[in-house]
Amino acid sequence: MKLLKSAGILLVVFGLLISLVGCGGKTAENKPAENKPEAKKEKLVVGVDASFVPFEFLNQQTGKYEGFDIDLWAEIAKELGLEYELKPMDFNGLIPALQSGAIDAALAGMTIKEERKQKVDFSIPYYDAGLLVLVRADNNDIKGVQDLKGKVVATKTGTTSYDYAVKIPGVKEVKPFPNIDGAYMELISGAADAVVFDSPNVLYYANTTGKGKVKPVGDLLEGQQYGFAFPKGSKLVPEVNKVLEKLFENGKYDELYEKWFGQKPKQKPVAR
Ligand code: ASN
Repeated sequence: MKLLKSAGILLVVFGLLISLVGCGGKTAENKPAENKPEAKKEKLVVGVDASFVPFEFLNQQTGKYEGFDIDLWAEIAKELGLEYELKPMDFNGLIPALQSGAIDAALAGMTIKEERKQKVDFSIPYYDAGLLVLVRADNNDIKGVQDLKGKVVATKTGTTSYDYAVKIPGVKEVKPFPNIDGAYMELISGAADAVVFDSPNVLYYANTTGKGKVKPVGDLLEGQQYGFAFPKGSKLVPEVNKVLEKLFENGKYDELYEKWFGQKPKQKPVAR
């Protein structure tokens, strides 16, 4: 028994010694990191909207995030030699996460907006979009935004579509959902009369999961441009912009655009 006890003590002491040596090693290893060029090579945490087809969405089969933003960012990271991990979050949480430094960049088809520019920095625009009204396929009274008087509109929390929808004259109610899939379900179930949301997402949904059940109506509303978002003052912005310009020039942007939108872009997004 006594022998066992002292063997135990010995083990504890030995363990302590090992962990002390381990710690010492780590500190010595970590210290000069500030001066090393590798300090730049820290893995970035990149926030992505949990679901914004076809820009970022989870491929259920592979368990990986895919989409236009994901591919474009992968090209940018390759050019800049950046390592990163993707962190899916609700759209509404991305700007606060950039502000607190919890993430280093956000990929979310995020509209470049004056009000957001007070809180985060944007890359140059990489996509031209707008908003569209979506209704059930059998609805014949709503032909555009002008017919939303007295109607219930569903959309996504914290988006430009929400800001737009609450200003539609006479609209009865605007129901915000953290994820746009919730708004589409509300429309299909009949609990909302329309969805107002980003044109590329609405069109993608109408041609895939929503095919035969929903239809976009009316004109494209509110011209918008998407940019990648960064914490204020991020040094990545000019570097990312340089690579974006290069991808616009060398055909890579067109290739990715065609992969996700089925056609070449009519023109490159020009900063407004
Ligand atoms: N483009 C829209 C916005 O930035 C919506 C989105 O989900 N990305 O508000």
